[in-house]
Amino acid sequence: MKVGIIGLPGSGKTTIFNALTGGKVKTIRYSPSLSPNVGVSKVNDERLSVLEEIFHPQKTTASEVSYVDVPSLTSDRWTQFLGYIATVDVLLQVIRRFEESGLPPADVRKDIKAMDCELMLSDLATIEKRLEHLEKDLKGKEREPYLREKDLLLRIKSDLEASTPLTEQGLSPDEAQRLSDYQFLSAKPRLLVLNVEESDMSKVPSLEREFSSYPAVAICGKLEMELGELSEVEAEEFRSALGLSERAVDHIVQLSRRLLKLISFFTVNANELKAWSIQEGTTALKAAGKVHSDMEKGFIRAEVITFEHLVKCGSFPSARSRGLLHAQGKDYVLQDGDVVNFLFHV
Ligand SMILES: Nc1nc2c(ncn2[C@@H]2O[C@H](COP(=O)(O)OP(=O)(O)OP(=O)(O)O)[C@@H](O)[C@H]2O)c(=O)[nH]1
Ligand SMILES: [Mg+2]
Repeated sequence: MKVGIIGLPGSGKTTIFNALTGGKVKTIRYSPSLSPNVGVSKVNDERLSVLEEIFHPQKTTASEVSYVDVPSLTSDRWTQFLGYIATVDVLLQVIRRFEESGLPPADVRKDIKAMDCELMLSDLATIEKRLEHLEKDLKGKEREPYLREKDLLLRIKSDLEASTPLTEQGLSPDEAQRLSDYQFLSAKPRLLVLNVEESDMSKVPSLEREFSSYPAVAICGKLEMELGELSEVEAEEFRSALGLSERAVDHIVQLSRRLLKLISFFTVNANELKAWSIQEGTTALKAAGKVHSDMEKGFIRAEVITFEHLVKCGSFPSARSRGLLHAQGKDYVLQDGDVVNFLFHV
């Protein structure tokens, strides 16, 4: 999963990037950096440690999330930087909910609107460029597909001009598919991160409720970044003293995964226990291809057991003898928590 961190200047993007990735990038408003910060983090999944206890693999590999933090600088540069996030799967929009001298009073709804505008303007620019090119394509012999493309682009253009982002244009799955290569920004799923003052932590639940339709999480970025610099034990102590139950970064990752409908399956052998992320509805054949292209090409079947059953049985032989290890064909739709052994020939 690739996450793009966006937001207005000084909203706390780099602070939250550091909290998410354990990064140590300097946090200053109007950071002079011209290139985006990139980093990765692991998806925290307690099921991995349970499986480790059973299998004692030499190595355990969690799913990864990668992040791009785009410096905003001044607003005229911002559009240029949006190019860096064209390939991300989900947008994390950081919104300032703390007061800062030299910046206007925090206004969440206004900032959401401002970002909507930026994203839609970027999409409109992409459409303009493509429409120009299309005029040339339309002079060729095969006009039909280009006419269809032009029709669709003109329609979404007029909706964008009426301030309707692509996520709200009611596109059919076929239309969304036809537009997917453009990587339109207002079509990307978005999670709001309301960056609150430490003294406002008590308002977190009501803020999250107020903006739940986006959806939104409220965190204190600065505090999370500082907690991320402590040892796990120390951070846990601080967290419970502050009454924080879950690690905010885990919460953000979970919500982003839910937005993208991502689930996990596991593979295990003597060398490696590994968690894989796939979209809901992925078949065994496609999942095999994710592990190795040979597994997809030479797919025979998948032996599948649920995480819960495997834990109950304690081993594959025991699960097999109890009839809980199921042979599944290529069309089987993987479920969250499946532990899978792919059988294939090369
Ligand atoms: N009070 C308070 N200040 C914060 C919080 N999060 C970030 N800041 C401060 O806001 C300033 C800007 O933070 P950054 O994380 O660099 O913001 P940014 O969005 O990356 O800024 P640009 O990249 O320049 O757009 C820094 O001085 C941070 O210390 C917060 O939760 N509370
Ligand atoms: Mg920054």
